[in-house]
Amino acid sequence: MTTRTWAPLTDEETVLLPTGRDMDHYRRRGWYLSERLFTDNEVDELAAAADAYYAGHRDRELPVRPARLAAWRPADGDVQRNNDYIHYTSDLFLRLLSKPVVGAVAAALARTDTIRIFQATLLFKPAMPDEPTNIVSWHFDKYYWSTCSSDNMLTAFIPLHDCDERFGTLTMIDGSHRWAHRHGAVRPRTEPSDLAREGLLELDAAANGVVPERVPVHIPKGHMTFHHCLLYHGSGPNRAAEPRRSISLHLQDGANAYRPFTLSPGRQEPYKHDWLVRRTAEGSPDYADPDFCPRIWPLAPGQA
Ligand SMILES: O=C(O)CCC(=O)C(=O)O
Ligand SMILES: [Fe+2]
Repeated sequence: MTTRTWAPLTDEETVLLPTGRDMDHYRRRGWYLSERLFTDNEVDELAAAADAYYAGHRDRELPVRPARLAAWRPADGDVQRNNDYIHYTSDLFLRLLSKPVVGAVAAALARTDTIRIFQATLLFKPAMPDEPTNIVSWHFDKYYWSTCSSDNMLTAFIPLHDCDERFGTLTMIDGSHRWAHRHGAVRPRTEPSDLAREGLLELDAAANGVVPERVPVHIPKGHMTFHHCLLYHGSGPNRAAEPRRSISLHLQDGANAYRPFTLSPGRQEPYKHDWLVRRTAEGSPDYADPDFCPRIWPLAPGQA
């Protein structure tokens, strides 16, 4: 690791960085609950940007529609909403999600110098306790990123309000990023009773000789969690009176690049970027394309 400078963080922001203990915790457990990285005002701005997004506002549209794009529309009705590439289609999301301290925290946890956005997805779980699509089955994010060379990527989960268990908050399987045996992300469409997904987690845990420890994380407004790309996680129904609103900000370390990946039938697939990003000199998808994968740490030239 080279020497890192935290400029241009303010003194108030520098104290929000993970401590050495926090970094060890992330290394051992695979996740971290941050300090308050966004002010109430900034979270409210994110929520307003979400409202505008759902009302149809876009600053730009994707030039093509990749396969498996998450793109909830009002016609899809009262199911869980997932919308990808909000950092591309909305200037406000891009500006807020590029807040330097967010990238700096990710860089510290991943012990890397450079952080780029990989994907930003807007999420919404309607306030319907029995809605099956609200359940996010146990999975680890890297499973969906087979064309990424890095095993050091991570995700910031950013609720747009105080988010506790009633809302179906993110639940981490402590230490599972270090499990050697993993059958992958099996996402059964389960009933809310959720037996299938629990069984799959138990099977994987047993294969690794551990009893899974589920940690539902109460994330206060303005805070966020960061989880390692190999960590199992998921979330349950929304039993609160309000929708659960959040953003998954998937992040890549500077070393990440496209790697060719041979499909095993019906399972791993190309990533959405492969339809969108510019090509490298070798002709591969460029996961450092500043339009789709902007660098957020250190700041891009001219941004300071
Ligand atoms: O919406 C959820 O609860 C899960 C989000 C998730 O899987 C992620 O942020 O990687
Ligand atoms: Fe995930």
